[in-house]
This record gives sequence, structure tokens and C-alpha cells, in this order.
Amino acid sequence: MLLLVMGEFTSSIPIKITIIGDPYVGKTSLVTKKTKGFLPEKYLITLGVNISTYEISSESTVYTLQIFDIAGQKHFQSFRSRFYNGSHGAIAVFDLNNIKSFQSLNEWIREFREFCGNIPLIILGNKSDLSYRVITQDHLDDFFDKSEISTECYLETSALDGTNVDEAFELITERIVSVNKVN
Ligand SMILES: Nc1nc2c(ncn2[C@@H]2O[C@H](COP(=O)(O)OP(=O)(O)OP(=O)(O)O)[C@@H](O)[C@H]2O)c(=O)[nH]1
Ligand SMILES: [Mg+2]
Repeated sequence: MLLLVMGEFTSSIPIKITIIGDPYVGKTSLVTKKTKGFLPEKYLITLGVNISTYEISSESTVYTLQIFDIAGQKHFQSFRSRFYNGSHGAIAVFDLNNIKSFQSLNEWIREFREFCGNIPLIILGNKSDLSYRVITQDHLDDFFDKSEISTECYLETSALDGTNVDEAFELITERIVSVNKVN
């Protein structure tokens, strides 16, 4: 179990997490909900990248999560790759109510893996609070049957009501820590 701590430690291990996915799926909202506890009042397109940090502790070790929230717009593609560099893991987000954002997942994962290789990656189906969901269990079964990513690396989240937001950041951190055995 990982706990958020408020600056009582003097040294920590940096972990870089990159968030990818189509525009408007809620990448910035998930990070803002996690780091500030609320949702931005209105949609503000991310230009390039937003970088946030917060500390998380696992047993006696403190990690500083550096979250690189990448712009989803296609025309930012040319310079996105430079932000991938040095990532320890990634969060790929789609909108459960938007089929196109789900269909884009493989392309996002391919692009990310091209620069960062086979490092930990989790998938979030966001906006679970909305009632007009279009991604069914069949879509998910089909995706994970064909993917190298395990269903244990999938969560459904809502940046609006906070469902699974803490769990998502804990999951990717635990995966990164266990792969790197940094503690
Ligand atoms: N209902 C609902 N709305 C959400 C949720 N997450 C984000 N939104 C809304 O979706 C819109 C887009 O959210 P952003 O977080 O800015 O999306 P983004 O993925 O960062 O978009 P880009 O920066 O353009 O790549 C905003 O109007 C948010 O308020 C959610 O879980 N539920
Ligand atoms: Mg954004």
C-alpha cells in the first residue's frame, strides 16, 4: 500500500511517468484530481506537456513522481517523443464513451514503446461516471486477448468523482518499483 506523504523526508527517488492518449480523454483532469484534489473548471487543451510532481512512499522509501501529461492533439506529435525520453512507465488513457479514443490506444502504445521500450504501462478507461458508455466488455476482451498488456494493468476511472484515481497512480508506481527493484 502506497501512501501520500507531505514533505517529511529529505531525499527521494525520482520516477518519471508519462501520460498518453487522445485529446479530451481526461489526462490532465486525472493528474489534477490526483495532485490538487479537484477537476479543472473547464477544458484547457494541453500545449506540449504539463509536468507535475508529488511524493509517494512505499514502506521506508519515498518516491517523487514526475508526471509528464502530454498533449493528445496529433499536431504535437513531432515534438512529443522528446518528452518520452527517460520515462520509467506510462499511463495510456481512453474515454469509455468514445470509441475512437479506444481504437487509438494501440497507436499510442506503439509510439511510446518505440522510444521507451517494454517498460511498465497501465491503461485507464476514464469518464466511468457518464451513462452513455460505448466500450463494452467484448471490446476489452478483444483488446487484451491481442495485447501484450495484462488485464491486471487496466482500471476504469473517473477524474470527476475520483473513482480509482489514487489506485491508478499506485498501480503504475508499484509496477515501476517492482520492475526496477529500486528499493
Ligand atoms: N464526466 C467526466 N468528464 C471528465 C472526466 N475527465 C475529464 N473530463 C472532462 O473532459 C474534458 C477534457 O479533459 P482534459 O483532462 O483536459 O483532457 P486531456 O486528455 O488532457 O486533453 P488534451 O490536453 O487536449 O490532450 C474536460 O472538459 C474535463 O472536465 C471524467 O472522468 N468524467
Ligand atoms: Mg491535457
